[in-house]
Amino acid sequence: MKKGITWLAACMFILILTACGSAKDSEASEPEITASEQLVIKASNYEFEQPEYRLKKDVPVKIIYENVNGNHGLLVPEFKLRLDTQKNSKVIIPDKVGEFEMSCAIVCGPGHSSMISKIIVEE
Ligand SMILES: [Cu+2]
Repeated sequence: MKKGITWLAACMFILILTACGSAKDSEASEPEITASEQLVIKASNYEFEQPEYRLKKDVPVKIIYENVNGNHGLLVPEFKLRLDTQKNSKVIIPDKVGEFEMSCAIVCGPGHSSMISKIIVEE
């Protein structure tokens, strides 16, 4: 019986440690950056406003997501960028040149899989 309690206490301790650890991690990976540039990306049923969006390499830019209708989001895995109506802006620094696919972050309906746009990062 006593052993059981010790075991439970140990588990709780580990759980608390992991929770704190991961909170710290997410803070470290999202430093506060200020950006002078900003880009507004709008989404509606079932498309992004533009087929492509252009960014400059190494220039911090604040991406702002605007939901026009329906319920969508945007997702660009290469830049760890995921925005929706809950979290609608983030500053990123595009550190690589190329074309990156942007898709809808929320399974929003019949047109979900065709909600694709492109982020083009130029030198
Ligand atoms: Cu969508």
